[in-house]
Amino acid sequence: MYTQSFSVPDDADAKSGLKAVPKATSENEAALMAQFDARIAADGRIEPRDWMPDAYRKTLVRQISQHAHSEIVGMLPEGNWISRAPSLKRKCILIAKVQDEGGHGLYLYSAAETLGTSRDDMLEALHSGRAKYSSIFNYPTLNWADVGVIGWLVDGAAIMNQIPLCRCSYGPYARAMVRVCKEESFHQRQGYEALLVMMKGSQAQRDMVQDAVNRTWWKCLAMFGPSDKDSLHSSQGMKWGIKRISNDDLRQKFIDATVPQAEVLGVTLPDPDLKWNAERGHYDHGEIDWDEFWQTVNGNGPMNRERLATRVKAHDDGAWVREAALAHAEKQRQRAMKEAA
Ligand code: BYC
Repeated sequence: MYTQSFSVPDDADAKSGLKAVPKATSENEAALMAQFDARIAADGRIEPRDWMPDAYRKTLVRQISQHAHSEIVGMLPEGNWISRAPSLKRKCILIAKVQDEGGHGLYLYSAAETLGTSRDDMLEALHSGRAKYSSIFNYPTLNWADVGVIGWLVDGAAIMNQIPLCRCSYGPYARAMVRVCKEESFHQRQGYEALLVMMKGSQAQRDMVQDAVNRTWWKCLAMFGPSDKDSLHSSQGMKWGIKRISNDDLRQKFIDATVPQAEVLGVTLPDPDLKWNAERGHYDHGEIDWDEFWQTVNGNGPMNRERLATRVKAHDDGAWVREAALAHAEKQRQRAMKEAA
């Protein structure tokens, strides 16, 4: 129902005077491909009405829709704490943050729609368990410090991953990312600030922070995806200018940026192999538990079933809003037609 103009048929484009997407025939396909390759090589942008190879379109739909799903499922672990926030100030901040994540989902679904997929199809894939979303949201948030740690580490990892996406070769995704990154930056800071306050509090508060860091650190490192040698899509994604930096390089950048922040905060990162390597100019670190990661990615993490059930219920409970919006739009359309007649 929310599909944007890209998915209208070509004759509708002709009637509206809009440029139709060039159709590749066997004769001109090579020329269109050459144009596409040249634009990518020159670091140019591909826009919705430009010709693009099917595989590029499919990769983008896959990545952008997974990203959108992550944003809206990501609302759930923090949303659970809105009614239990320790002060009015923290409650207001958390409500604003969770709303922002919903907004990010909307920008991203809209960006994916420009590739000719419908929001209904994307949501159906999520709700039926066919689609992936970030593994990090399949773990429980057990205490208030988890909310701060999500801001500091989860949003921190998201920013590290998403800043290069602001230069993604697909225009609508890149533009959506600019705004998302600005908001994520506020999210990261509010989380870090909440933790700084807790670390200056009682021993029980400091223990809560350390416990949340211990449970989240490794899951956060896994947000960057499998190691480069096991990453299915990285090399093609990088050739197409969708991904700019590999999974392992982004993970390393995140670790290097986060260790000094942990020192200022006064928490220990739960990795005995974490130490500065002067020769490499980076922190060495231990290995992620990849079996556990794939279990979670494939639907068998501690909270996968609960998160999906909550999401499906929220969608079903909202059916009346979608119906009312459609009825209102139809009423307006009828009125506009009457006035035009
Ligand atoms: N979790 O070949 P690879 C946020 C999948 S949310 C689950 O390396 P790719 C926030 C991957 O999809 C931020 N699945 O893939 C919200 C692929 O599966 P398929 C979310 C994962 O695409 C609320 C397979 O494993 N950010 O900011 O080149 C509150 C092979 O992987 C994961 C994004 O989505 C994972 N961790 O690279 C707070 C950013 N890792 O499709 C914060 C956009 C991998 O073959 N996405 N998989 O079935 C990306 O940058 C990339 O998709 C990834 C994976 C780096 C995640």
